[in-house]
This record gives sequence, C-alpha cells and structure tokens, in this order.
Amino acid sequence: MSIGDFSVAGRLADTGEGITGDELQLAARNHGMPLEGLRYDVTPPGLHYVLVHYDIPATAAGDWRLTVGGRVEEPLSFGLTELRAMGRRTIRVTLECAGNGRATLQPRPISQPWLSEAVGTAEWTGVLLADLLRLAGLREDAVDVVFTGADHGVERGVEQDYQRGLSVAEAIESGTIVAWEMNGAPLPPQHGYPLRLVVPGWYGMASVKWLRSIEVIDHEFDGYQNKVAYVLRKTPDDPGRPVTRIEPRALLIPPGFPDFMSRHRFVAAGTVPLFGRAWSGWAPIERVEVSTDAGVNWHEAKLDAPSNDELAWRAFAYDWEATPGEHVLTVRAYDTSGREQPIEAEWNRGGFSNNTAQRITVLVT
Ligand SMILES: Nc1nc2c(c(=O)[nH]1)N[C@H]1C(S)=C(S)[C@@H](COP(=O)(O)O)O[C@H]1N2
Ligand SMILES: [Mo]
Repeated sequence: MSIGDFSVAGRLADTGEGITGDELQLAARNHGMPLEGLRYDVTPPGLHYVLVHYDIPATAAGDWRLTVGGRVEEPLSFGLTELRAMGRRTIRVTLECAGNGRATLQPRPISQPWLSEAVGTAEWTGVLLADLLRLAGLREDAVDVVFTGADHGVERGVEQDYQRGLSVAEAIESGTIVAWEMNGAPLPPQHGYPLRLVVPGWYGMASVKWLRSIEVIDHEFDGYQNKVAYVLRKTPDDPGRPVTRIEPRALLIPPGFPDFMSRHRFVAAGTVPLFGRAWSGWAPIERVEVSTDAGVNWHEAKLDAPSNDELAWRAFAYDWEATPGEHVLTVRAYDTSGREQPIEAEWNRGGFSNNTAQRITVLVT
C-alpha cells in the first residue's frame, strides 16, 4: 500500500544546508551513547543507543504470542513462559546502527543524523533462533526467514510493519537469538519489550524488536527494509548492495574535559591515558592504531583480552605524551578478516556503513 509520494531515494541536504526540522525530530527521539559510555564493558541500558523507525508500540508480556510458520513442518506459537522453557543463553553483542556517521557525510543524506555514537554493547538473554527453527522443522524449500515487529508506520510512502528477512543459513550460523532480557532484566520498552531478535555481527536493522512473527519463505524476501531502505547506492536508480555486517570501527573516549557548545577538548600537558573500544561484525579485532597528529604518524594501541563473544567490542589503551598546542586525535581498527577501517569511508546515498575514522580536536594547555 502506498501513501503519498513514493521515491526510492531519500533527500540529500543542499550544500551548506543545516540540520532540518525533520532531522531534529528524529534526533530528539532516538539517542546515541555518549562516548564516555565506552568506559563500560557492558553498556547500562539507559546509555545504549536507541533507534525506532515509527512509534514504540504498547506491548504486554502476559498475552504476547510469537508464531513460527510458513515453510515449516509444524507451525508453532509461543507465549513467554513456553519460550523460556526452550532454553536460556546469554550473549554479549555490540550493536551499531547502519546509519552511524551519516551526519558527517558530504552531501548529507537526510535521515536520523548520527555522528559516531550509535553503538552499545549489551548482554542479551534468550533462546537460539536455530533451536526454534529446528523444533518447527524447516522444509526443503526454505530460503529466507522473515521477522515481523509489532510497530507500524509509513516510509517514503509505503505503509508497513517493521520487517526484515535473513537467509536461513545466516539465521542459523550467526548465532541469532530471540531475547527477553537485556543485561539481566526484562527488555526496556524502547529495546523491544517483551521479545526481540538479536543478530550478532549485523548492523542493528536486522535485530527486529517487539518480535511477534517468524515466517519461513521459499524465496528471497523483497520487503521494504531489505530491498529499498538498507541498500548501499551511489545514485537513486543504482540497484546497489544490501547493508549486512558491521564494518570495523574504533572510538576513543574523548580525553580531558569539553567545551559545552563546541565539544572541543582541553587537557593538561603530560601523559594522557587514552582509552577506547573497537569492533567489527566480520571478525575479531586484531589491531588498533592511534594517531595524535591528525593521521601523520600511527602508533599501535595496547589491546585488552577479547570477550568470550568474539564479535563484541574490545578495549584498547594508549598513553599519549601531550605537548601544549592544538592536536587532532584519530584511531583506526583492523580485524582478522583483513578489513581495515578507512580514514575516509566511501559515500553512499543512504549514509550507511560510514566507518570514517573518528577525529577529536584537543587543546593541550
Ligand atoms: N520492530 C523494529 N525493530 C527494529 C527497529 C524498528 O524501528 N522497529 N529499528 C532497527 C534499527 S534500524 C536498529 S539500529 C536497532 C536499534 O536497536 P536498539 O534501539 O535496541 O539499540 O533496532 C532495529 N530493530
Ligand atoms: Mo539502525
């Protein structure tokens, strides 16, 4: 169903055009993790980033049903108590919004205007999706699994429930879970109460919140969020490539103290301990480099032990001998698949997967 004007591409800001009212509306509803939140191994729920396309739906755990149907031997339906009886597994997952970094692109795609803080790491508890699919029994012609949330809205003229599809192989091999707890407590409303999907390694759009239905289909899912929204395109008619796993990124906690408005930093000369986290959805982090002269010289940071969940972020540290004057700090991550974070990522129309290296201006006094 189509409401109003439909266009595949969102708008790009004109040269020099400031943040629009539409972007402000989104930025006031959805929030990032303040970068000082990088100090926690596991992000406290109120600091974890939040992204909701439409409204947070009113949901009650008491009568919640999750159905598993489509190309399965035996369609199933679970209440929360029945689902809990299926098993209990906790995984640490770093989630990042595919649009993280969008607002720093030139030209700027008009959408949720993230800078670099659309990330968080939580411990999610639930049951393995693979166990639910095994219980229902996949038919031979199963191709994709479609996940539907309870929220509903319109995007570029298309009315829809929030829905994402994942191939059967990814659904099983990624270690995806259907979660009812975040950091040991029931999911907060904004994070999907009472049930959500968590797809480790994938950008956040795959982790459907307020999950009410799992449907196995015999063809590739062609829903809006897979085929129209989350696609890397250079031009509006570019068929593009789907957005999938998280590209490597390192972020520092900005050192010292900030100026209220510009967020520029002040530190005293001497040894300044720098601390941050790095992650990649493709493979574990292997190396992080720090530059304190805007990318001229690079130094290897000291990595902490990796987490048991190998795609969760990894802490790093570097002692900076800070001398008076203005300095630009920058960091980059490398993973064991050979992917390296670029200083400047390639532009795309949706502003997705922008893992351009962080830059922090510091005045050393
Ligand atoms: N049902 C539903 N699931 C959703 C969304 C949504 O709008 N509706 N947003 C997705 C996007 S784009 C992201 S980045 C993550 C954000 O998860 P969080 O808010 O728990 O951090 O949820 C995903 N799951
Ligand atoms: Mo997102």
